[in-house]
Parts: sequence; C-alpha cells; structure tokens
Amino acid sequence: MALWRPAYVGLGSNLDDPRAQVNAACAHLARLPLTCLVLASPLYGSRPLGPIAQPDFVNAVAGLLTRLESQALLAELQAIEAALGRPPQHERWGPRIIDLDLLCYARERRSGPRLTLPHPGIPERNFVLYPLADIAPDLDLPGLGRVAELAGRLPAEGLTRL
Ligand code: A4P
Ligand code: MG
Repeated sequence: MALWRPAYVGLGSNLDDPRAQVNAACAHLARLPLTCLVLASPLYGSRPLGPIAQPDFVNAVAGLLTRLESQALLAELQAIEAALGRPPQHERWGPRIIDLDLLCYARERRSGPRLTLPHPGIPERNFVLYPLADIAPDLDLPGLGRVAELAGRLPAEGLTRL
C-alpha cells in the first residue's frame, strides 16, 4: 500500500470572482481520492507577475497528505482546473480562472516538461512563499532550502493578506 506523502499546491486566479474560484478549488482538493486536505493558507491579493497587463490575482497554498504518486496528483489538479472551466489552451502567463501548481511532493526532485519538482517558480514568487510560510515555515524544499528563509529574502511588494 502506498505511503501517505506530504504535498503542497499553489492556487491562483484572476478571473470570474477569483476569491470564489480559489475557495472552490480548495473544496475540490478536499474531495480528491486517496488524499486528505490538511490545511489551507489565508488568501492573498497579489499584483500580476510577468509581461502581460492583467487583473490582480488571488493566491493561496494548500497542504495535502496523499497516497497518489506525483504524476497522478498533477493529473487530478489538472482535472480540477478543467472542472472549474479553465480552457485547455490558454495564453502562457495570461489571465486564468484557476491555476493549480504542484509546488512540492515529499522529497521528490525531477525536471521535465510535464512535471518539475519542486516547482521552479517558487524562489521568485512572494505570492507562493508567503502563504507557504504561513502553513509550513520549516518545510525544506529539496534543492532550494527552508521556506521561512526563502520568504524572508523576498519583499512583500504587491501582496496583501485578504
Ligand atoms: N508543469 C511542470 N511542472 C509542474 C508543476 N510542478 N505543477 C507543466 C504544475 N504544472 C507543472 O502549466 C504548463 C505546464 O507546466 C503543464 O503542461 C504542466 O504539465 P499550466 O498551468 O497549464 O500553464 P500556465 O500556468 O500558464 O504556465 P505556467 O508556466 O505554470 O505559469 P505559471 O508559472 O503558473 O504563472 N502573478 C500572480 N500575482 N499570481 C499568480 O498566480 N501566475 C502566473 C502563471 C503568472 N503571474 C502570476 C500568477
Ligand atoms: Mg500553472
């Protein structure tokens, strides 16, 4: 029988009532097979990172325990995105109803187009690291370091706790 493993998921939305979208995605996470939603961070408002002018985001992070393998968990996250109405083709970096990123999965380290772990955007993203530090400050991200230290290096610029 597969072990229970910790996994952290980043949630983001900037379309169609972003706060409600992030809450709906959390409700879906709580119903995943072979998975327990352990806790969710507070919601944050954040200014869009990246080259495209677009509405502000709502971001949060959820902590799970799961017996799914990492790729199966990613497939479940993508199924939640589809269930919430995210079109399969969309502009990279552009506005989205919901985005679920697998931030880290146990001690797994891998690099590939389908799945990179830990998620490579973490060190530059205060909208990931601040909510992650709320729920898991002592988490050691493989190859990156302790969450509280990574968050401490980033200004809270553009970020507001909702
Ligand atoms: N993929 C690889 N590794 C992972 C992983 N660890 N978790 C692959 C999730 N997906 C992973 O993802 C594109 C591909 O990445 C998928 O095929 C998946 O197999 P996507 O979610 O379909 O596309 P995307 O989200 O448009 O691209 P990407 O590169 O994930 O964009 P980001 O990095 O998610 O950035 N500003 C603020 N303030 N808040 C935000 O949440 N988000 C973005 C999107 C830009 N600016 C933002 C925010
Ligand atoms: Mg994404």
